[in-house]
Amino acid sequence: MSGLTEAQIASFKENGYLVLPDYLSQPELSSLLTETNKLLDEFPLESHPLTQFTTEEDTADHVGDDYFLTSGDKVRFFFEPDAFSSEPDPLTGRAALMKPKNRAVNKIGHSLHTLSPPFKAVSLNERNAAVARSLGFVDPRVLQSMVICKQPSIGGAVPSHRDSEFLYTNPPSAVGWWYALQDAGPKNGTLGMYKGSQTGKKGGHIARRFVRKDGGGTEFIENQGPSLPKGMEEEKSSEPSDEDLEILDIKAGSLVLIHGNVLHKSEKNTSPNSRYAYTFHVIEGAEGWEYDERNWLQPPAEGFSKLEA
Ligand code: AKG
Repeated sequence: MSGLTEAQIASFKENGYLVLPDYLSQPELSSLLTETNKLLDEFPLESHPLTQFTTEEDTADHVGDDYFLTSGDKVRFFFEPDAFSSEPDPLTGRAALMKPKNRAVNKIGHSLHTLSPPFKAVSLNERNAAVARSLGFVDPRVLQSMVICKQPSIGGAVPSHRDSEFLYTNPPSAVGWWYALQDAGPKNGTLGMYKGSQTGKKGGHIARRFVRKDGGGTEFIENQGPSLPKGMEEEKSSEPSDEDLEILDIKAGSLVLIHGNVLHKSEKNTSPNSRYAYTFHVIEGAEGWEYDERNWLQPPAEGFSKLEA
């Protein structure tokens, strides 16, 4: 397997992301959509704690419950806050969904790459191992796989962030693999990338981190460790601005590689069309990089999945 071309690697290094159209075959794409719909149709609502998902900084407590924190090696379902009525269900006293459950889920996570055969097949394969090697990984490990649904009308915005804030290694090494399972454009909350913002000269430092709080829950803290990947220059910094923002138009089946230090976001989906995407992250597992013990997602006993040929 050949991995990325020199031109693709250069483009990734310059922009902090790379779009690879038609990365998934039609059968692969269909298998992932079928599996996503099956998971959404079949999960039981009655026993679900109705956990909602948001990455808004001031509401980090919403995701701090056990259902979220123990989902790193499971397949779990997190709801859109806007799928609920402001009043509880008068019969059960529980939060009341205003949408059918398959249209109410924000995301499914976080171990589809080990537990779902179709997702495992497109994640842990030789082709991705070759791409990881092209990006310089020595012992690439896969973690935090999820389907992000961006449901019609209510699919929540993802505020600007850098992925290494969430999956911090010392020094930073995370890269996101983000597959469009449906077309993603400006109307249905596509990815917005701040071009070049992964570099030291464009504020690409990991200044904050999302961690487990002592005593339970999660919080953002200041990063005290290295803030740029090995080999990246510390340069005088200017912050990314709206001029750097590229709103991507991505066809279903494309793969977007996202540098762990690049600033990116997505807007709320106010359109009638969903925008399913599958994503996982790769971190460096080799000696010389340390996965942080305060990260929200902790490795299973056997360690994170090896991405190998
Ligand atoms: C990420 O995977 O880091 C994202 O920001 C994804 C946002 C989205 O899919 O809307």
